[in-house]
Amino acid sequence: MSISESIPKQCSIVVLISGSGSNLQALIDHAEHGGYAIRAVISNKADAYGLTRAAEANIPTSVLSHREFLSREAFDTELATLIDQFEPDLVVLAGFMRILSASFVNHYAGRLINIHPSLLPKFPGTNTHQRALDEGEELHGASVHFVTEELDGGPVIARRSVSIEAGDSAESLAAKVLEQEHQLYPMVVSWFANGELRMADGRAIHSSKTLPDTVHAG
Ligand code: NHR
Ligand code: GAR
Repeated sequence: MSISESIPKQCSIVVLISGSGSNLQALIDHAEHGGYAIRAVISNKADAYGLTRAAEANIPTSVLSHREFLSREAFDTELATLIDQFEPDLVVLAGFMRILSASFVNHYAGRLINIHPSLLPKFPGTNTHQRALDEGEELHGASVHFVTEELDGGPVIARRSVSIEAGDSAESLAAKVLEQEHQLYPMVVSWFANGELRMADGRAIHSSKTLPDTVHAG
């Protein structure tokens, strides 16, 4: 076996953001230990604080504003061209707020994941924390899933749940959930990086666990 065959190639990822990028920060902080390298961070918003986090970690950044495109498809085509320049093994949505077209999602089938702030299949879409409160839920949380055409409907890989306490507001709940997200997302990305995770026949498959893996954080 040659040296190049015996050393596994490090998993390259590209992260898409729209905002604060605290999940991006968690991914940056765990990259070395998790066995992956973040090759680029792309934002559809020029003022996203996550761009500053990436720059501080010496990760190349790009801004592609959806406002400069006439259609969703035109934006998505340019976004895919940009992403593919970095030849990622995995594309990670981390607080990315644009719905992606079918052709984009299919181009990255099995190598595109998202973290969503609810216990999917409950509460796809936006405003999840307020909706969980309004429905009188006892549990809430976050889910990581493979992205498919169906919004927040792709196969769930792992979830973390938190208890909703009397007196919780959408803000307090968002903070509790986000803390769990920061542990959950690097764990799932490292599973993928280590070759333990894949999507097949519309399901998430781990080489040694039954998925979705659901942990109650309290
Ligand atoms: N695209 C596809 N095809 N499938 C998914 O599962 C996707 C996706 C794109 C993003 C993230 C998702 C989330 O975790 C995600 C999953 C944005 C919206 C939304 O309504 C909904 C869900 C998610 C992301 N976006 C509005 C839009 O018109 C814009 C809202 C805004 O800019 O604030 O794109 O929640
Ligand atoms: C996170 O809670 C993430 O789950 C959610 O936005 C927050 C982003 O925080 N994502 C979505 O709602 C996607 N539509 P961050 O920018 O600090 O990582």
